[in-house]
Amino acid sequence: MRKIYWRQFLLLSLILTILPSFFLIFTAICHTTQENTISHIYDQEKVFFDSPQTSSIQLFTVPPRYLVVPYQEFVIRTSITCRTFKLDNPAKDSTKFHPKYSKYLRGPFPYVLPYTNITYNDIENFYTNILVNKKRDTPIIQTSFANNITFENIPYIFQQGMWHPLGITSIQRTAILVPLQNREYNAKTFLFNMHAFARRQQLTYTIILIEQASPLGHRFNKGRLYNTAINYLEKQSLNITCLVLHDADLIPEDDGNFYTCETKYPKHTTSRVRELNNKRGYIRYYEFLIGGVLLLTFDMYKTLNGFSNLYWGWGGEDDDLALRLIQQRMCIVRPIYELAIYTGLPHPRGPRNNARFGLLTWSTLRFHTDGYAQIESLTRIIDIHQTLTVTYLKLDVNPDKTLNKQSSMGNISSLLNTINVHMTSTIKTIIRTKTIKES
Ligand code: NGS
Repeated sequence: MRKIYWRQFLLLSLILTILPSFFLIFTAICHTTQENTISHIYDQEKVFFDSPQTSSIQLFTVPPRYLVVPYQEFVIRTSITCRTFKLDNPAKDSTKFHPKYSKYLRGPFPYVLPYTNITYNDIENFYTNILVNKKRDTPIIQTSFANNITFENIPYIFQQGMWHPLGITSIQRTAILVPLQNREYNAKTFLFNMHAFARRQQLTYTIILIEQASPLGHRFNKGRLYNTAINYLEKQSLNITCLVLHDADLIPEDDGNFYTCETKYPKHTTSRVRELNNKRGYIRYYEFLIGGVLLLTFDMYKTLNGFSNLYWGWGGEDDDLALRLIQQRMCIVRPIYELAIYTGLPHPRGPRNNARFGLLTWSTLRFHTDGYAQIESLTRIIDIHQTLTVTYLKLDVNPDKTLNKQSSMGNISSLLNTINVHMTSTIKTIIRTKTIKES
């Protein structure tokens, strides 16, 4: 009996010492693998960012084992700002005009809040009949749609679908794309301000409102709207060289925030936002954020395979794009904080996308199969309304209901919700906005 007792005791103590050691070794191995995965990505990134030979965007084939990288890791550890990059400093060129040399720049400029009963026709009338036709008589015009705001009458002409500054060839041809769902007043305020802003920078430009009109009551799918509108633009003969992806509720406040694409990298300009009527001042979002306003070329957009088409409701689709950027070894550039300032117009926030963290977790795996290249089978343009001040695209974001049956979406989201519970709490602690004192 005694013998047996000692044997059992020996066995138990052996188990107790061996098991924790196995556990420790196992954890260490896992940890090292994860570290390696992440540091591999960062090291590559560093090489890419700092290399003097990186004259254009480079693509690397990411080995499959590096594809699944948890979203939180990126949020915590990745910087997506190009470390050694300076914004293009354009030389004065008599053939191609850069906004930097516009004589109409006013620096910080007060946004205009038009009266609530303003119509699209009023805006059209203001920019085409009042500002354009009366240019010789009245250089400064006071609008009847807002208080105490005067507009400089900058010589502009509308030709072949774009607004051009007279006597100047702009360095770029810019399309400003604005996705919408039930945001009429925001859209009109945006339009009213953006024309003036683009003209002070003497851009050659067009503004496109992309409205999710159908099916009614569907959650907002910003990714599908952008993908469809950019696909539409690519087929037009406007020769656009710079895409500005712009939220409707954001009005730039400084003319020095140039709406020109950089040659090598996408540019994110919404570094600081001040909510209208909110005394908190400018908010600086997390480093990882590329939502709000992003400027990039067609080529960059295609390199990223555009936005994911799977995000329904508020949140996440822009972070998904940031993951695509990282996966493609691209970084982003930002103007200095003094210039990258915006007013955020108030609006009710749509329903949150509860599946977003789950979708983000597997984002990098869907890169080739979910995005710009797949958009044509997913949406349909149901109306195109073109005026001089805006092209209005109305989209059905889900014309073939069989492709996205509610039930299958439901199954996916319930599956993903399990992951969400854990992740939401982690992310909440990570994504904290910081208030920066009003400059
Ligand atoms: C993050 C969202 C982003 C969003 C950003 C700012 O939390 O999609 O807030 O939103 N990411 C996730 O939910 C995963 S804002 O305050 O501007 O509406 O863009």
